[in-house]
Amino acid sequence: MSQIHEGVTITEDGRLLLKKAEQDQIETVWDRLETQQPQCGYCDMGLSCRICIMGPCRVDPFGEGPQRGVCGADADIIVARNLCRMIASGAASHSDHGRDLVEVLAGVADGSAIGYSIRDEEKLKRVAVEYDIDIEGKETLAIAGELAQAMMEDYGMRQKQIRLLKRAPKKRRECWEKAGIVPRGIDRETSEMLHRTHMGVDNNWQTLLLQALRNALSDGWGGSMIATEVSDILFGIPSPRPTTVNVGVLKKDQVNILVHGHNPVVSEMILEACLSDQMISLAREKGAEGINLAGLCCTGNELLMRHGISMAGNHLMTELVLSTGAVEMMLVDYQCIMPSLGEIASNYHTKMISTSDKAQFPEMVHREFHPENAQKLAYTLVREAIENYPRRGEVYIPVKPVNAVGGFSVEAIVSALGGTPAPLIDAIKAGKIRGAVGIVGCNNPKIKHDYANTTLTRRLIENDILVVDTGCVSVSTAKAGLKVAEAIKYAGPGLKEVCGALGIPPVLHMGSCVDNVRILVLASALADALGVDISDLPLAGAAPEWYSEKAATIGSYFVASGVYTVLGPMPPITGSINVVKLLTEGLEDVVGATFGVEPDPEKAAVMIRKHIESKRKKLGLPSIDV
Ligand code: SF4
Ligand code: MSK
Repeated sequence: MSQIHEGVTITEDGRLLLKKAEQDQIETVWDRLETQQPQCGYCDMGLSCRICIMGPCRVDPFGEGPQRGVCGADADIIVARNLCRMIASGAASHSDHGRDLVEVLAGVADGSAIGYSIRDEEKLKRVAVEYDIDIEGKETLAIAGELAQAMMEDYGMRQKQIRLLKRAPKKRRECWEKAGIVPRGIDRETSEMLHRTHMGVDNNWQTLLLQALRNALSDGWGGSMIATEVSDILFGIPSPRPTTVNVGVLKKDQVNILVHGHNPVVSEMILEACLSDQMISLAREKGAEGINLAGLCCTGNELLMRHGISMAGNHLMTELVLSTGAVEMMLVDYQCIMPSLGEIASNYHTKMISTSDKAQFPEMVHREFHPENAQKLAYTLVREAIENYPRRGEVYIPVKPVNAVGGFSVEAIVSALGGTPAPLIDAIKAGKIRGAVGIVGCNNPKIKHDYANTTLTRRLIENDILVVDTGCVSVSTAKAGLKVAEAIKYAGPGLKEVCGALGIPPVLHMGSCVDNVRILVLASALADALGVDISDLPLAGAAPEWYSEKAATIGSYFVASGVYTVLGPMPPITGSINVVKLLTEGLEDVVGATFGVEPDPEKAAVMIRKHIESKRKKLGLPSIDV
């Protein structure tokens, strides 16, 4: 390994495969980060603007050069606009994912989505009732059709507010009303955000940022929540099941197929094809022992949560996994798929397939999935992957997989607690569990791969704080061995006692990026049970290695929902002290929560513990000095 890459990851599979990639002369994300140095300081501080073509413009942070863009926008406006656009893009991404699921639901109802079905009728009915649909005496498919229509209306501007906001505690909804940030329609808020950041529209950095919170809420309590709920209806509510993680989940003697991206619509069909006798026999005919389907990133998390499908890696492993030479086919849908993957795969026998009408990539073969053709196409592609097996060259799978447990939906957590959140609340009241933290988000090559995600998690559970995680963090902690019941040995005495009695790990895998909404639902259930607002609870959020616009949106809807959230990497806002102050202090008076920023996970853990103890004190619960 070259000097440059030493110490870029804490994972053994990452280290070994980086070495292999280097031998194979593969350029990775870390190489490209190096070639980008020094990265633009103006952009890093959010002080550059290219919204219109009177620009591009930049504001000098030292006060010596220009202080306004050509149009007259100052640093506050430029920084706020840039952040707002990040949040709008994140909201659009998750919510568009939700829309795709609603279209499949509508297709199931009218019979056009061949091979898809309603796997959880009870949840369908429960959600339909939340949408004020009369379900009495109606056929399942009729309810599905009506629910799909009602959800589609949530995307537009036909009502005063999106429907699932009703799930939030009353006090939280009143807070949103007071702040004027009740989201009205999912698409509407993103559209308005883009409108307001056009040159010459909203030039008040405060009102811009409030709209960004409303936009984020439209994702958290709207598009993402719809994505999760409809996924559960179509593919089943996750429940705890064992799985394995890391590159060692690839099998030397089997056809390895990887799914990467976010949306389960494609991967569920691929799974069906991989499990079919017809495909398994074909694999054997070609000399393989079977077919091994594994996941990457959040499409992987969706399969892991519902079926226990193994996970080959998170964001920064997606390039390296190809250098095993053991992957017959990688199918991608959308989001977080590096455009470099096609070229890397061309060094091996791996077939790269893009599947979404809205996401194409260089050097990948595009085979578009639609609800009508998905089942047939899934079989065709799995067949092609099997036929690719004999073309395999040398294989390098340098590690053994690690065991983990996934599948902790809210329903599963409540069931593990005996049917009610009361035991969790009692444990929090008694101080056995000091509080709970949702650790979410990505990897970022600017941070040692998986170091911040796992270190923060370890420090929190050591201090009796229950951790729930999603997205790429959940892979980091699973690889570190923190997601098995035996991991209670790493927990503090109180958390160890509670998790030990329940037979659950101290770090609960709650799903993919859109599944962060499960954390909101859980927080609401705890707040309702205690008769308080979410912002009163000893809870926090963290995104120690975030990189994506979606993570900025998730952080924003956490904060707007009353959850103090600590980011690892600093967002590009340091060019405006006003924006920094509003986000890290001022929002307390608006939504009862703020952002913190701390790249060092040891320090972030202390910040979070202090916050949790202060909330405990305010609730009159026993608290300690941190
Ligand atoms: Fe420059 Fe203003 Fe145009 Fe931005 S919107 S590029 S600051 S002129
Ligand atoms: S995949 S958004 S790198 S968590 Fe959801 Fe991972 Fe972050 Fe993508």
